Amino acid sequence: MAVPRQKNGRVIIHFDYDCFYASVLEAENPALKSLPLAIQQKQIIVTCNYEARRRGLRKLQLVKEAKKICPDVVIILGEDLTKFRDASKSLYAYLRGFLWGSKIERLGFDEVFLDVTDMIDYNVALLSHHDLQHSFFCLDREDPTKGFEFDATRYCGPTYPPSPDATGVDLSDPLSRRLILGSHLAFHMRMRLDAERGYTATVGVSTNKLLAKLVGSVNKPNNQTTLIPPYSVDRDDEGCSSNVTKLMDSHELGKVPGIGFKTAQKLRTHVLGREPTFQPYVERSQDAQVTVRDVRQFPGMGPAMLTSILVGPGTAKDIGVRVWELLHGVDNSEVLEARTIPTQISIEDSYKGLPHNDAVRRELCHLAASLIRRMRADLTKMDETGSGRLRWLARPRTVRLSTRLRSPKMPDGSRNYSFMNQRVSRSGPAPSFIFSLDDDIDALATRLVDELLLSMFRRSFPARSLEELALINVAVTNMTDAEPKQNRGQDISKMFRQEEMPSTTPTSAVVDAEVFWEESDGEDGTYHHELCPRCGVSVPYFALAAHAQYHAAPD
Ligand code: DCP
Ligand code: MG
Ligand code: MG
Repeated sequence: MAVPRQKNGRVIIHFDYDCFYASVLEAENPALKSLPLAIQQKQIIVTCNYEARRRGLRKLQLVKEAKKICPDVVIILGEDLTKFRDASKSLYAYLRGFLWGSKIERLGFDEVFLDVTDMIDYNVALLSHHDLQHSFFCLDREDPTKGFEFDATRYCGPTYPPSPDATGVDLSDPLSRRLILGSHLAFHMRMRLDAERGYTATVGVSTNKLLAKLVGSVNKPNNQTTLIPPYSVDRDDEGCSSNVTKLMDSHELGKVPGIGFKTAQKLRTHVLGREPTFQPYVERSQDAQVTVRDVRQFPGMGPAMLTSILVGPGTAKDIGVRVWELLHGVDNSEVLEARTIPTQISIEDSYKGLPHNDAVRRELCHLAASLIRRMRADLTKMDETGSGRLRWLARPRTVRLSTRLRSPKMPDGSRNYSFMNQRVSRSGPAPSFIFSLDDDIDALATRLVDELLLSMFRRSFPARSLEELALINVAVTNMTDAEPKQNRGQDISKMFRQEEMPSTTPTSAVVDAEVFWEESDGEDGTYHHELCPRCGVSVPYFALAAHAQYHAAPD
């Protein structure tokens, strides 16, 4: 079956900050650095520093167990995400400062992709070939003295696969040369990030987002890995000589960014010829593991077979081609240009059902207040006129409410967690009062609930099924651009009135489709949570399998 073509013209660097939430708290209070530190949300440790990990603690462990394993663990509550969100934005702005363009994209709070192709190409052209060992990497086109010295005959930091020394690096190969420069640039940025901001990161260097992210995690923490050539596949060897294939093949399907839980589950079923025993809450047994290699080498496998396996309501038409590419490490998606304004803001919580309508209203008020608080934080800035007032940079036109039912009950009363109910959403025009900066947030939230959200909820969620409610998400979307320049400094409430949408716009019901990079919203750093049926704690969707290990592990 034809192998999709790799395009290797870019150099992409992926950053993943080490034990991010713990690092944010350590930066604030350096005394914590030498102590085992864990961050608690609900009843789980969402992350812990590496001192804690040395003592046997792990991410997504129950607080109860963490205390048993390490009684002197310092636990700090991390339910208010403000600090983490602010640190994430500030580090993003810091890393952006290195770039010449603005191709830098955040995924969740602690990951960043950078497209550094322009810097690499410029510096490859500067190399003086008779003295590669004493090269200079120029960081600023306007100032040739700004930069660092490096040895262009060897990779900086570990490579995948590991190469014991510099011998064997083909310096005449343009891809090798670009990746060598990429590895030195990545190292320089890591060192500066640590020295100037006090954050360490785990970094990957390759030619697309998928490969940079996957190869980065080969050496962690505080390290980097470059995926070295050959990338291309020889016609006759089924990809065996390609390091891209080697890296991809070694991964279980669920580990491939872009292949979501449902997609992986359908592929496992097909390859195993039966329903995989793997469920999100149960530790995946060895025999239910399906690697990229298993799928790639399955008889007759290719884009057409993938389409027939994966197609369904809500899937993209080209899903077969796209997954076939991902399995081969091909990912042509661009690093999205930096944006200061998010495309949407969403807030959600998960439930094991709610008892009555009053509880629904209370939860909606809570979510609406968080939403408005986030809108004020992310979409306003201080007015330049010196009035000391905030002004809106962008305003969403749409409010959306989504709900999800709990997984269906099996005849024995347990729940079938391999079946995930889809979200159902309603949306309608954003009322202008939510942009008032003078009113109390809780008062605005209550008004939003009573005038809009409650009726949206009733129309999207059957009243008799309240005990089956698994999730409510409220969001504002459809952001308008910043206000027109000539309007700056004017009375903003006037502009809102002008641009308000007609209140007769009908609400619409949509069913969300599975999306690529679904492990987090990326944009606003939220993770979809599910309640663990064994202990009732709220666990991020993509972390369910890891969390289940704590139940599976002997005491
Ligand atoms: N996070 C969370 N819930 C999760 C996963 C993560 O709240 N299920 C938060 C806490 C983490 C941050 O997001 O600090 C980043 O997640 P990572 O999985 O990258 O974990 P860390 O950065 O904490 O650790 P590592 O050093 O392994 O990257
Ligand atoms: Mg991460
Ligand atoms: Mg991290």
